[in-house]
Amino acid sequence: MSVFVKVYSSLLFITIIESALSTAQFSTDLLYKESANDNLGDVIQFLREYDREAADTCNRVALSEWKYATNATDFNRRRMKEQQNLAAKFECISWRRATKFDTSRILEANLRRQLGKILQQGKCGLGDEKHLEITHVINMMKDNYNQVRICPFHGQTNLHSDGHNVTSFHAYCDLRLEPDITSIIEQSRNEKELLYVWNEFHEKIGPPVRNTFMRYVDLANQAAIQHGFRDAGEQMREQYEDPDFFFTVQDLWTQIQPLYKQLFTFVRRGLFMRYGEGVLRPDGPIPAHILGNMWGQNWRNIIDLIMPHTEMPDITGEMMKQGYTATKIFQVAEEFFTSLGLPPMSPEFWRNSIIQKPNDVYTQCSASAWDFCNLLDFRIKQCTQISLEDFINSHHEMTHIHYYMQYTTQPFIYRESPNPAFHEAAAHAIALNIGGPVHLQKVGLLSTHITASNGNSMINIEYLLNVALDKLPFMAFSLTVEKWRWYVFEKGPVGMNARWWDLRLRFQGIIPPNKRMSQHFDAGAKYHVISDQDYIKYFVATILQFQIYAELCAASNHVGPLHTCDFYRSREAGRLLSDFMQRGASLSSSQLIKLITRGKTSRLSAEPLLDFFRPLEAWLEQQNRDERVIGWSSNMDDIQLFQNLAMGYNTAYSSSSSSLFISFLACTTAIIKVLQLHIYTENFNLS
Ligand code: X8Z
Ligand code: ZN
Repeated sequence: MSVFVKVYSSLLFITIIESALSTAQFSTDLLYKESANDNLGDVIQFLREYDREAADTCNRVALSEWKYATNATDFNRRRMKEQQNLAAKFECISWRRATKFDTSRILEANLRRQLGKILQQGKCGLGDEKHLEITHVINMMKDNYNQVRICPFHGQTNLHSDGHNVTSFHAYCDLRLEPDITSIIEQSRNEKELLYVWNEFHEKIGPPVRNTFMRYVDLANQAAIQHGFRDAGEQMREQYEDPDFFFTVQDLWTQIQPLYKQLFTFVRRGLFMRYGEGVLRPDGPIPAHILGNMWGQNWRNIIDLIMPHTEMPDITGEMMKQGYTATKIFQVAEEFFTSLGLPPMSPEFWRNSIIQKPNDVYTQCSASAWDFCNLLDFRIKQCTQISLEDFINSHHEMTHIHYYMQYTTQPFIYRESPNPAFHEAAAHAIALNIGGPVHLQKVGLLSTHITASNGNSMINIEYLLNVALDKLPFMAFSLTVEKWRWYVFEKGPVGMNARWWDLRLRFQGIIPPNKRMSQHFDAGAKYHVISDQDYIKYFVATILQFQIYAELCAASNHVGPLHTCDFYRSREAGRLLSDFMQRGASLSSSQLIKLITRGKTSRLSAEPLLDFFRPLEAWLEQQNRDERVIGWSSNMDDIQLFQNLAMGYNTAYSSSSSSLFISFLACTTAIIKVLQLHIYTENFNLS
């Protein structure tokens, strides 16, 4: 992770060089010091030069990436790569220059913070040769990911007992992850087809890069040590500026887990009714291939299975009826922000943004918001469809643009949020407001009148269920990804695959649909894992978005259930929003939370999220009242899918790997034997 470009997007293809702005605990002295220059004038001079050159570099990279994203030719790809390489060189030169200063003797906190940001980020401490190697290693894994193709399903059920597909010859084995495989996983209700696609994808994507990933782990850890950390997991966590971050996220999840288990139980019943005994048990974990998402990270695509009779009005149809166009969607979004007192979009924004899919050139259609690092050029790229989803997305992306605009008064290094979660959290907080029934009613897209007193009606419950299917499984998944990665960085890549499924089961209640072996590398099926991208930001952003939403609601004097709040036209909410956005990364995460919550707390809190879902939780408890198990109970067969219990403990975990793991197995086995029907408990303290 390194230099610059600020794009908040759904891009999977471009090698975006990620935002440089990791933050740090600046009270600690950096390990890597080359000399002891503490001359304030030199520091100021260096930071001034950095500010100018970094912004210029960022601008060139962003322009080249935009060109490629909107016209994906080979020429544009080469130009983009050139700019990215130059930026990577600049990053390492700056890092080396910054190591000449002795940060411990620079007393001015702001200068220390800025220097710390340059020093702690990235992997430049590896030295040129290994830096080149890790870049190459990551690119190899990304190339493998982007090149994966599978054959179409033709009803074949030819799975070996070890889970390998026997792929017979097909003329056109050209199904890509996007859009082909994804749309099958989202829409197919044929379990055999889902299993085939899940398995083929995992077969093609993980095993070929397993060894490469191990080399990546080794190099990432070496880099982290050079930057003053124990391992690469600690370096990734440092951005969150919380010495107890590991425990903070665990503690937040413990609070959310009961709600997750209620949702899980309700979803499992719908799936059981559709697929039956042959696929899942009425009290067991859920196999990964039937959740409507390749990673089981959100469950919104199976709402039809769990809520077959909907009372939700057709908002998309209403938009069509009212003659909405892409331009109108963005004008309505602009008006939302001006109603809060924020400025309109600039003429450059309207001139340069792409809000409709062009017919003539190949454009990557994922929605994104771009900062061109010159204080005035900001753009959105979105192939807008006339739908509720894109109505919400346009507001989401425009929030990123407002964030960029608000922190233009900061030096370049602070033109970010204090950690990667705040940007997303702000955009999601706005999206929560926009998709809520009260706001849709105010803008004339929903005719049902929602008040604080009918906030428990079925429309509200369905709305909350939709939001829950999106956000809660995502929290469980993001925690799984990062707990796994932190573990691998700390303990080494031994027994990686068993560990992956062990955590999947523990946090998500998900098991693999067939036997997994140590040569599989199922975590590698997630792009962020093989491309070295932080993922806990999504967990933190989910917590934070409800904190931000609740505060904007409070600022607008909202009374009643939280989900019936709409802060449209509230100048007070707008003031709070722009006030915290303006700070960029100049404040630490905790200082910013304190500002947002107007002094109430400086910590992440699950309370607003739980408050938001309170009516849904009561409804789910009622729906689940006859269920034997709230959550999941796992048995020997589940565990044996990924661990070889017959051997006492999994041989894939070498004895050097972790004694903690062995104690975990003992715990697990004990639970299985003694409490066959008990909920799988998730409170082993493994790390
Ligand atoms: O990576 C992304 C976006 C860019 S922020 C494409 N997302 C995560 C994912 O795909 O896993 C959005 C949702 C979470
Ligand atoms: Zn976003």
